[in-house]
Amino acid sequence: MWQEKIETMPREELEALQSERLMNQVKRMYERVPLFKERMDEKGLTPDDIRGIEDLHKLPFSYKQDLRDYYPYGLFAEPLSNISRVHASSGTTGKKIVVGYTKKDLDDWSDCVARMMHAIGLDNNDFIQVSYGYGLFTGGLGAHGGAERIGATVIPTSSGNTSNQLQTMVDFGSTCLCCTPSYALYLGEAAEEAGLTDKLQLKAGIFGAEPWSEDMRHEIEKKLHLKAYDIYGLSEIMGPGVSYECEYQAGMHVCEDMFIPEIIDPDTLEVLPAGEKGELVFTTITKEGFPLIRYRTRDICSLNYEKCKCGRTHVRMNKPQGRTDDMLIIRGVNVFPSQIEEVLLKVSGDITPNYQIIVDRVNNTDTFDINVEMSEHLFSDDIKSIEKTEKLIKEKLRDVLGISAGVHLVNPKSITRSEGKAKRVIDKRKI
Ligand code: DLL
Repeated sequence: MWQEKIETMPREELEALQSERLMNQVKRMYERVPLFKERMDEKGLTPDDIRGIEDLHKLPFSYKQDLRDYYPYGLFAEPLSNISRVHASSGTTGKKIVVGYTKKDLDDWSDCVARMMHAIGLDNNDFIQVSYGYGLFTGGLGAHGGAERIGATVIPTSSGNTSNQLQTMVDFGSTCLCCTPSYALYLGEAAEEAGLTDKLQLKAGIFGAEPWSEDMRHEIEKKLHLKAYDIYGLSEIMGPGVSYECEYQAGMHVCEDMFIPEIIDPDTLEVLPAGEKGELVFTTITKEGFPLIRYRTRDICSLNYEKCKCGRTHVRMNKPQGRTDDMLIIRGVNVFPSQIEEVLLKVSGDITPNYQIIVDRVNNTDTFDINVEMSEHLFSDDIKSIEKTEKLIKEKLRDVLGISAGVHLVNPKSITRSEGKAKRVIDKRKI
């Protein structure tokens, strides 16, 4: 194990470590981050009121809006001379957010990613192709840091230029691919078309940055002949590696010596018991440059504290199902794009996993349509078979969602492919 002592630390010891780190972090931030002090003062709290993780729930929440309001450096807890790197995320709406890392933060980050790479059997003999975008997005440099930390050979292709990616993969003998699941699928498709699939030497894929279903995992594994692992993270907390799947792929271990997760009810703000689904909240307890207390991620998932077969004691989070702000309300019904993906991927054979959801409002009523690419073989079939498949998908969707959607099978390759995070939803009501 990469950092065995930390990764398998008995929970009692781990919680004692978290308590100590939390108390230090709260003190530090109270002195250095004016917004945090203001929020503590509003609640009548001082750092002395926080005596361990049992007091975590007393602390004030922080929000993405805070990062926008204090853009660019207003929430940093170190002088800028100690900041080694910044990353930023633009999100889909609104102003950019900026985060900063000290040298130690970058080291810790590389450790998080290295823990995962080691867990899934990668080492200095591997060639790790990083096809996440490099730049202000944390994916590229985050994966890069972990790959270097385990001593592997990094192939820093960044995203895009798909045919070149594939040729590099073949020529350089890449054994691991890091990119978004939607780009992995696209690469798989392109490899098939170019007749390169059999020349690939990939054994593992490290995919994250967007929600993806188990069926999507199988689809990618089938296309690229590798084992696909999930990695989770967000710029505000660190980047990729906040949590990751181990060799057993039974949830993602949170690097709990650095980040404390909680699940809350987003409406009542109550902390929910283990196993219950709600909004994921993180507190960073080791970060120097840009620490956050009780950051509301908007991601929806649950936590599992049972010991994993791998021996790691760090809690596992399940695959985030989506975000509270991704949830569509269509004709009064809550719909997550991930529910649609699950239905579509179960209708194998006749369709491909490429789809787009289009929501609009006509005469004060929501319209809800899904375009799904049909497979080549259905494309060459008769119109009756196409209509039959559309009807089948429509029925399955109505069973799962409780409302009906217009389902339209569109021609193969007609939906734009993504080289990063896929844009699955076009909500014209917001335009
Ligand atoms: O996406 C960091 C990252 C890069 C993670 C590469 C994994 C791999 P942001 O751009 O700030 O950071 O977006 C963070 O993406 O709050 C989730 O909603 C979503 N997300 C990230 N990883 C996963 C995942 C990066 N494995 C936001 N499953 C998060 C589902 C994910 N959603």
